[in-house]
Amino acid sequence: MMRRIDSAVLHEQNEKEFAFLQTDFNALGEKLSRDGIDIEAITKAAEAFQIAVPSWGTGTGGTRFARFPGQGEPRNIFEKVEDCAVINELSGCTDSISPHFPWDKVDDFSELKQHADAYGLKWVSVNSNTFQDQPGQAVSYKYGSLSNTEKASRDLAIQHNLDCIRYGQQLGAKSLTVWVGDGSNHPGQQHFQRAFERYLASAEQIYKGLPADWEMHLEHKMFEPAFYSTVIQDWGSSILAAMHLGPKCKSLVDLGHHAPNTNIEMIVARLIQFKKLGGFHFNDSKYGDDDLDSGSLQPYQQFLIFNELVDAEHRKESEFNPAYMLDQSHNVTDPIESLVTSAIEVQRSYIKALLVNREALYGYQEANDAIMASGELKRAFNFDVAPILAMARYRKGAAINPLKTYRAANYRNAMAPVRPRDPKATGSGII
Ligand code: AOS
Ligand code: ZN
Ligand code: ZN
Ligand code: ZN
Repeated sequence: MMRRIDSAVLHEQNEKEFAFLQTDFNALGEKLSRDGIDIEAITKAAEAFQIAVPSWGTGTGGTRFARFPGQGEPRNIFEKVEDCAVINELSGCTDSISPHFPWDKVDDFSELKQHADAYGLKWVSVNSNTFQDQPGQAVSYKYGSLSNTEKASRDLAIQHNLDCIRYGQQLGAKSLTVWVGDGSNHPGQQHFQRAFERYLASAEQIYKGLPADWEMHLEHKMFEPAFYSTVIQDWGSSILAAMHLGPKCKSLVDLGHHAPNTNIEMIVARLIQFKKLGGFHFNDSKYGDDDLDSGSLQPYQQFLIFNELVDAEHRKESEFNPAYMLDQSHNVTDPIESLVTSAIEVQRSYIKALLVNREALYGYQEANDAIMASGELKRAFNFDVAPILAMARYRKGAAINPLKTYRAANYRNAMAPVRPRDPKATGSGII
């Protein structure tokens, strides 16, 4: 398999760290064994954990005010794949890419697939884009896409989603993620029911085009770009639409798309119960869709979400197979560093949730023993599982210390002359 990070550099860094890691791992193993937990089983689960990188996350994000791109950033989907390879080589837990069309411009899908195959990367959920007009587009999405009052705009949006399925099929993906910016900015501007009816009628056309083994994931978002109302504003509208469309349609939860303080873990539990949890866009936020690095602000909330996911796994819940993806905007960091860190933070939440003694927790719940129940969650959350995550990376040939290794490899500087920026570019391109 092809590699982007020099194996010698990675090996040298790992050698420096390994003795200390082994000591810490043994100490943690000893501690966990007192609770009846086998560190080897947990480490195997860490090795198996995977989360997808969004192709658009590999470039510097930005806001509607400005974007400050760094040097050596990927200029196209082929270069984005290369950076995804770096992220996976360092983290050992990101072996797939979630593409976004038409941001990812592709002439030859088999060439793109081969390029990713060479790095051992797979393609997962395809994201469509009907929230902005493309150059030369015959009709506009200014007043919405799937719910637009104009049939021609709706038809264009439907066709784009069907095209996305086709692109995804060529790459080996198995799901389509639909997020629309449709909504309104003024009270009275939009008839709520009619807009939702139009959305559903359009979505039916897309659903009909799904291959037998595909799923369609509807991503809700409370606001932005519409600031008064949004057609799929919350998990209520999303699950209603998913139930209306059929079993292959599920909801996708982007952590940043709720009002502050929303009990997201409970939404997750409800979606699991009704077989409607399609997947996640992980990120963190303080105000709303801030798309900050995962776990950077509310690691306990992220842990509580994984507590629900691990509980479903434990109960062997049927039709439970959510897709994990990151969806973040990196404005001031090197996107590779943020994505590696975030993937590991999500993995950390999963591993901590595995440390919860489920049967003990059920007992506390049945006995209404609130303090012991919450204490059981806190006990798991308070473990420092870093040695497990690092050992999982080491055993998979990834980096014990990903950021140190990345910086020692000098990857970004090496990319600067290889990927010169178009001096005429104004900062758009990767959003
Ligand atoms: C928009 O807020 C959503 O999070 C979507 O997932 C979107 O397609 C993605 O963030 C790219 O902008
Ligand atoms: Zn998202
Ligand atoms: Zn987001
Ligand atoms: Zn978002």
